[in-house]
Amino acid sequence: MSDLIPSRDSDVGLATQEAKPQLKKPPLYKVILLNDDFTPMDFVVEILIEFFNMSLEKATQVMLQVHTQGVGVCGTYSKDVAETKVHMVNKYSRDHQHPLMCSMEKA
Ligand code: TYC
Repeated sequence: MSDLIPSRDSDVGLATQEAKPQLKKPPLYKVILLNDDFTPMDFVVEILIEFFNMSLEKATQVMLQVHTQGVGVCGTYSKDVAETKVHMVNKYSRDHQHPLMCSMEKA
């Protein structure tokens, strides 16, 4: 096109930006156990094996981490799965008259 004839391209001079991808990855949540002075160590190990599919060795290691540090991570899950695990563990603990506290936080 001649330099003397004005361009009819309406994008000239406009900054354009790529659209952001619409789908964000859903956030993950850590399911955590809190220490207390009353829940038996064996009961905590049983929970970690039954609800979080840990080996006896891994469950013992995580239980001792909670016992000495006050808190430990059982696993990382989608929000729905984390909520379900927290509810199941807290109900199981209450049903067995133990004060064990299971909770969740954004990973
Ligand atoms: N501190 C408890 C005890 O000495 C054991 C324990 C470990 C309790 C982990 C809770 O999440 C816990 N019997």
